[in-house]
Amino acid sequence: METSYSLTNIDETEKFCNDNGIEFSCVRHPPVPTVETMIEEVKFPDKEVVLAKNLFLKDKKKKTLYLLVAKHDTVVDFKALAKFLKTGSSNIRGGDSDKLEEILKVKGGSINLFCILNDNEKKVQLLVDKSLYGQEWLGIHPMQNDATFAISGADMEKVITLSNHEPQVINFSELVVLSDTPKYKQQKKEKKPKKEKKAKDEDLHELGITISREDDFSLWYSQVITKSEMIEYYDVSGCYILRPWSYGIWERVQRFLDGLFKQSGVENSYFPIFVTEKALTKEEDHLEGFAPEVAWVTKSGKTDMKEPIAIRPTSETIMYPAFAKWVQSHRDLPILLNQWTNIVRWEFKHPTPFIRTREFLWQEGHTAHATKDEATKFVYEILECYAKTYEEMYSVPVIRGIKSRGETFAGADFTSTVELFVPSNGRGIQGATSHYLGQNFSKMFDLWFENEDKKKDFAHQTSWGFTTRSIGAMIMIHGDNKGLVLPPKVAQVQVVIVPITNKDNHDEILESADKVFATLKGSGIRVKIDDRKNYKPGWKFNHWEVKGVPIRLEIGKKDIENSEVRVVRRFDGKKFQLSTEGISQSLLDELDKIQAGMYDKAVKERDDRMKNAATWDDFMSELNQRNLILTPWCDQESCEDNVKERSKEESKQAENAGEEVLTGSAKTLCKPISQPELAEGTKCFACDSNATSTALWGRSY
Ligand code: 86X
Repeated sequence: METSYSLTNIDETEKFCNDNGIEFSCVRHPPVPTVETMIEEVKFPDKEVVLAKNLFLKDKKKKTLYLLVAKHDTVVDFKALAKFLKTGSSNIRGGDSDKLEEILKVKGGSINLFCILNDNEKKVQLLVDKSLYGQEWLGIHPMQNDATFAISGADMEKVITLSNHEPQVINFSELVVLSDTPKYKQQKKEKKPKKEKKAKDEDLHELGITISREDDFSLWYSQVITKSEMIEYYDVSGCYILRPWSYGIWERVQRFLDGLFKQSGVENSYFPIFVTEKALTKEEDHLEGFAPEVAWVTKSGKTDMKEPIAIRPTSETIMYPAFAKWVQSHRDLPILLNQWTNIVRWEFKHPTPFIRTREFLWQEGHTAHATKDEATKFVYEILECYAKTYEEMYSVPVIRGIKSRGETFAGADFTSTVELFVPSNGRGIQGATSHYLGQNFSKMFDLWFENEDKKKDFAHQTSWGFTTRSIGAMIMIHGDNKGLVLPPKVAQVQVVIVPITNKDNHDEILESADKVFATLKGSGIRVKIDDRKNYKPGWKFNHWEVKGVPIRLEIGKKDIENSEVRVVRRFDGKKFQLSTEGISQSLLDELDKIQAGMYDKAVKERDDRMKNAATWDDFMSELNQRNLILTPWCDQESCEDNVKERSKEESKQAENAGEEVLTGSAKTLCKPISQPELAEGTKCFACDSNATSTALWGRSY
């Protein structure tokens, strides 16, 4: 006999789990009707839980109903889904709420996998995202969205079995690829490909970005980084593959920054990736709060190691014991070392490619000096290197500043920072930091020397880091609704040549295009010629636009007759003709203009969104309009904590009242180094104290 279920709340769900031997742990939280709020609010203290998004859908033609359960970050493309379900591309829609409540016994914001148990008459088909299989823990609402149960992947399958539904398992990443495949590849499978068909508008659309930055920023971002071939997703959560299109950028930025470091007298070195527990925990204070993020190697093969060793989350505790060995006298100072490495931090916050990943690439610099003065100067010298890299390589403007006490690295006396702004979502991003560590670490690690007066003195230290996050920031700041927009200095390809040919003049045009190609290449321009025969020019234009190539050159019959090429600039769409005479120099100039033009555009967009506020109300109003805000501030940690709380609370209220605001708490990004003068007696915008400086506030990554 088949059992029938009726689950409507957490108690009934709990009973169901207990009756059927399904183990769960439960967290309570505020109601989370959307994926975004779910990711923000649902946290399990002791395990990493994969969250699911749930959609009740209908096929409006076939009158079928579906419950789709997908991993929270799976891109669900309705068109591709329709293809999978073998129905018309616009047939898949959201299901009606009365049916939802009648059959699955749940309301819109609380849909979950347990619902399917209520469908005793099998009116609903179950669709399950393949990515949910093989997960250790899955988070599922127990019929109400103010709680989440973590159940094992195996128990998810058990729930499905008990529901008596045969799930259709969907590999969404393949679905997307399918709709991205150019016509010719699909034709290949046919025995005798007919004459090449012209790509339809629809195909162009599929290849390109299908969502705007304004409509869904994170979906836009994931489309941009995958369709531009920068990132490939990977099956370890929080880890991503850097493809040549992004790794090439890292190589160029690395070369530039490394050159600046060397001008400052810094040398490269390499310290091991592993650290013993004893060394890592020596400096308890700076570790505080970070401990859960440390990844440990505990086994070799099947054997437990005698002592687990950690993978570096940063290298202070690896490098400073060696520094101590190398320094006796003031003549051994300064030590100015850098290393380019990978880093592992097992974060539990929602990962974002480049921006927050569990493994990332960076450089970390560590120095030791005889005097406070020299060390402090060095902190700013490095901060300038970072600012220069953003401004000159990435065409991204920065705000140089000092972190508030609450945002300062625990091991530092002060932390300097370069802060960036993403106009399309209103968030700030920390670009890089340079710390003055004072004598905090040198005292801990016995890093002392005999000074000129033959007295024992502890070294004054600095540390500083710049990571692959910078690539993500650049993508967010320059990218547009057609895809990536790359500044010429970092672009893997600076100029792409697309020959415009037809059957009659194919060879002749290709010959001219090859000549231009050779000329440009000879003058050091990173140029590529797209002479693939199986793609139409329109498809190629689209392809290289998504990939953000700064300049497209079109060479067709007319152009050759006039000894010209057609130039199209990616960042502003400007189109014009250039003579092939002196083409290299013209394009080198053009690339410089684009590099500068992108910077100017980014400065303007940022400055338009940087507002002043002297009162709390003005502050909240600017914040809700996704702006950065400069305020007079008292510089007290408790005041910043209050602002974080209050801004979170009040933006949520604004959202509940139907306003379209960005939610989440605001914090200081920095106290800008260039400070406007404060009038005598100016009050803090948020409390009763006197203001002591101007702070920059915003929501941030
Ligand atoms: C802070 C401080 C500092 C050198 C930099 O910001 C630049 C380059 N290091 C890094 N930090 C940690 O110290 C840390 C420690 C552990 Cl154990 C961890 F798991 C995560 C951490 N994250 C940041």
